[in-house]
Amino acid sequence: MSKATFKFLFLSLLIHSCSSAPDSQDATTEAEPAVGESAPESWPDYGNVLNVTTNQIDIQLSDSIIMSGLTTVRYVNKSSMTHFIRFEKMPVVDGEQKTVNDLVEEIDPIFAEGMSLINEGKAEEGMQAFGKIPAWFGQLEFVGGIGIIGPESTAQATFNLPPGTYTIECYIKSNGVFHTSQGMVAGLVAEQSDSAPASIPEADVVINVNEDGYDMQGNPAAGLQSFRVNFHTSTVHENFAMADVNVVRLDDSTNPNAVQVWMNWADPNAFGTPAPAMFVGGIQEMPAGNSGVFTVRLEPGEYALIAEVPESNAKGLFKRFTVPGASAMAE
Ligand SMILES: [Cu+2]
Repeated sequence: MSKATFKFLFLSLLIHSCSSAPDSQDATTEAEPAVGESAPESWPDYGNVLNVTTNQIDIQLSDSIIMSGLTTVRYVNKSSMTHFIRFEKMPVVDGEQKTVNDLVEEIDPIFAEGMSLINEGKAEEGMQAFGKIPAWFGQLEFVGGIGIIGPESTAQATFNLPPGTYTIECYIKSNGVFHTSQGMVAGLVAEQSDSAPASIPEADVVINVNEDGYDMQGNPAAGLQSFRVNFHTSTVHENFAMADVNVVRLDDSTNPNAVQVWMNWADPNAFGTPAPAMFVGGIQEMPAGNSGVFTVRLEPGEYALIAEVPESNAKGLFKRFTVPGASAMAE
């Protein structure tokens, strides 16, 4: 395995104890897929709805078994930290379905060791540690998820979940340790649905993720705003991540350069919580040819789209936009 492969695996991240704890909420995860009403101040229900909650560094799912197809993941971050929620389809290896437990047992200890070494300034040893990661980890498929989101916030993302077994995780760091290693990981099964998946909904604002960066069409407005994201590139960047879409608020006190630097996991001082700005959500990466929709709550002010890659500005993966309006929106 090359050093590059190790870094890619490193980025793809670890696993720790499964903290999935189904609790009953008003999820309608087995409802017929339907395009929901998009009343301005209600979160649109596209397809099946899976409610995900974080209290601190954890993932609580409304259901651990759902039907495949168009799925809206509605995420409530009740914590004082910045998180994200990434969905990873687990491979079948030699006839055996890998699950979150395999990641916890076979992958996480290696990543934890490597990260610890990097934190100690032993980058070379850290890379060597990653060389012990089983090859099947490279077969995970990234299918979407919630973009980076700050404390005490709600956001949602809608994407297709093919039948399969999934790991859900956040690998932002606290005290240099990935949240995955601190229990922010869960398993999910999507069972084969009898009906074909509903199509990805349209939205007033469209973001095309192209080879040369973001192309945004439409004008985001204050309130609950949905963005349709079309991924047209599977380019893997220096940190071996593909471009995702995160929405960050640029207040007067925000240093946009610091935000861009923070987005590089390879920096042991970056990608930790608290983040240097308030993120409000977005959608996690998918391979080219896939689309999804994310919905976030916007207030009048300055924002940017930003990807979790180094030097996003130079790649067109840092795009400012303004949300018009004079008065602050009530939460
Ligand atoms: Cu997290």
